[in-house]
Amino acid sequence: MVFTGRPNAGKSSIIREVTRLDVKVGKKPGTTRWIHEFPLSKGLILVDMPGYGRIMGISEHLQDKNNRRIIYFLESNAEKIALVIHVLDISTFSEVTERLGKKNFISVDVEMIQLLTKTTGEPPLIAANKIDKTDKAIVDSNLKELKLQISGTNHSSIDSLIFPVSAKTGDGLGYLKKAIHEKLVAKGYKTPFKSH
Ligand SMILES: Nc1nc2c(ncn2[C@@H]2O[C@H](COP(=O)(O)OP(=O)(O)OP(=O)(O)O)[C@@H](O)[C@H]2O)c(=O)[nH]1
Ligand SMILES: [Mg+2]
Repeated sequence: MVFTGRPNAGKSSIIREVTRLDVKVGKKPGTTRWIHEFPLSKGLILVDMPGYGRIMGISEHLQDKNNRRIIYFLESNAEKIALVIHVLDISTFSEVTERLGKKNFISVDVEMIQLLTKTTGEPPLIAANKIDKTDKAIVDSNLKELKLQISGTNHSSIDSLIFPVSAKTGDGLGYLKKAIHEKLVAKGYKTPFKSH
């Protein structure tokens, strides 16, 4: 089970809240520097990834190396990956996407969700994190924008994969945890979390 996302999206925070693992969380992007593996239950390993994409204050060279390492890890472990949870900051999603759109780039999150779907053969669960950081109306409009950008043609199946959450307040985490649990059980992992 792998957690992916841009720097500072809240990957480690969500892992901490959902699994109670003692992972490092930080104020600055780039807190998780290496691919961290935590054995959960028999045959099941949880992976906390460093952030994918650009980080201010870290050299382009280092970041490129980091991004390549992430892609390599995903591609070379594709067969073994039971589930990916892609974490993104929904509070700034449209803002960031619009800025990139002006430069003719697509959102790193959208790009990554497409890549994950292609690599692992199924779309990831999406944790739309930090819903506490902005108004509900903005969250809702950003969720709509996200769905539009990733759905392509099959619109309906996307809804069940997106979980608006806040690692800070705990909002929505129960639903995410339940979905993770169900996915893993369906793949034959009987007790994915020690305490449930
Ligand atoms: N307001 C708010 N802050 C959050 C939330 N989730 C995480 N944060 C904060 O965002 C910052 C980054 O959190 P991390 O969990 O370290 O993020 P990460 O994705 O693991 O970051 P990297 O390891 O740098 O890639 C921390 O200051 C967290 O406290 C949330 O839901 N709401
Ligand atoms: Mg982290």
